[in-house]
Amino acid sequence: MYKLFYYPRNASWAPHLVLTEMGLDFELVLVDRKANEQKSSEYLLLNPSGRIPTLSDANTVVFESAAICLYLCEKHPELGLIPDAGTAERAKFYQWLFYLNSTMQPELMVYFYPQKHTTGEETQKIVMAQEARVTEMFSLIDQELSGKEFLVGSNITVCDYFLFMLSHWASGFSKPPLSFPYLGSYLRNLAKRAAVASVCKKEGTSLDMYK
Ligand SMILES: N[C@@H](CCC(=O)N[C@@H](CS)C(=O)NCC(=O)O)C(=O)O
Repeated sequence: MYKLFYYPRNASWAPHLVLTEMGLDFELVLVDRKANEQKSSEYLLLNPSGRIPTLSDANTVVFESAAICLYLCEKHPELGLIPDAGTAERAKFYQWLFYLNSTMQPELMVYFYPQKHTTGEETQKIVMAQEARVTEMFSLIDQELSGKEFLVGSNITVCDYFLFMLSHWASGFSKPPLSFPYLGSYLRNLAKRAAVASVCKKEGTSLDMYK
């Protein structure tokens, strides 16, 4: 059985949503970030990067949330959270997943942890600059979502759950994702899905802001 090592609303959120949307059996294992358990010797044996999440599947252990989601898609292609290989939709799927994971997520990390990059008065400047940069990215995605229910094609994919996770992380911005016209209604629709309700209940996350 799959085991997902998680902490509520951390980067484990997207794989947790994907496992649930796919209807797979899995066990959730809490890595207590407040107690820095992601740096414990036991966890580092499993995931030497010392970060959350990790997925184990018998003898296979994978870290990095996007890699975990792609692994699940390849194991269960019939469950449809990835467009067919070799199609234009698959190319767009890769484009947006990489944009979210490799362009937007690291910029958000600098916003949340500016002290890892600078000290003193510069810290607040970095936070403001990062918020502006990521807001521009949400603006690009908002335009992409005009007239669309999902980011790629006409069915839900892993990209949608990635975008949901990153958008929620940015909900404290002065122009939050929910305030964009297309992105806002897209997020409200995603929040109505059974998988989102189930995961949020398990992780103790309120969905009131999407009502
Ligand atoms: N790109 C990685 C990011 C993982 C990551 O940085 N996770 C954070 C939680 S959101 C973490 O474990 N931070 C703890 C630490 O850096 O010690 C992924 O998507 O899996």
